[in-house]
Amino acid sequence: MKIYETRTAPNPRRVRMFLAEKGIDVDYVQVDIQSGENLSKEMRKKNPIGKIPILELDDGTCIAETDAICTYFESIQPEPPLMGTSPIEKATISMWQRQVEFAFMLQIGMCFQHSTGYFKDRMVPVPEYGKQAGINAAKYMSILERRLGESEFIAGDQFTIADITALCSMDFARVVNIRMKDEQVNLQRWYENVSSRASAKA
Ligand SMILES: N[C@@H](CCC(=O)N[C@@H](CS)C(=O)NCC(=O)O)C(=O)O
Repeated sequence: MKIYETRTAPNPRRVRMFLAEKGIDVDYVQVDIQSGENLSKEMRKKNPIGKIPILELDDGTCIAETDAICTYFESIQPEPPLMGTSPIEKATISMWQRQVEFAFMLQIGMCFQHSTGYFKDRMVPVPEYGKQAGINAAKYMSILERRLGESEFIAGDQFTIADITALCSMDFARVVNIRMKDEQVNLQRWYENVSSRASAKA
């Protein structure tokens, strides 16, 4: 099996970190997204929307979407669990994972794409939208600050996929100058904790 990815992009980092937590080694194929290598006919056969990461299994099955790739690895190697084990845990982690993805990571991505014009060869950047997305992402940090005042990790007292998504988003947010505020002490405590995990270097 192999994973098509771009080393510097935030979604592939989520997959690498997830696999590092599980101690799973996979071969990686680098794709140059800046030049649009991900949009080729060949890559679109693997993922119709032309985005990475993509997991390609030995039988040729291709699985795109970070969450779907992680779900696959969680099923074939449940230990250590990063997506919960009981029905309540699974649902709670899924809830946080989805909210972090939509209300935080996606907003940072939109801020990046619409304010920098990085992908202007394939989309029309709308700077005003980018600015608003950045504001939305900063607002979500306040939600995380409150949440982390009541639990050690985002989805509860265990490190989960939701922490991986939030950490990769937080680090990527620096590119567009969105940072934690000095008074967000719970967020800072969490950030230092999760950043110090060996998997954060993956
Ligand atoms: N929802 C997808 C998002 C994938 C995505 O946006 N990947 C970015 C890199 S982080 C990409 O392929 N960008 C290239 C492009 O948009 O042309 C996931 O969770 O994997």
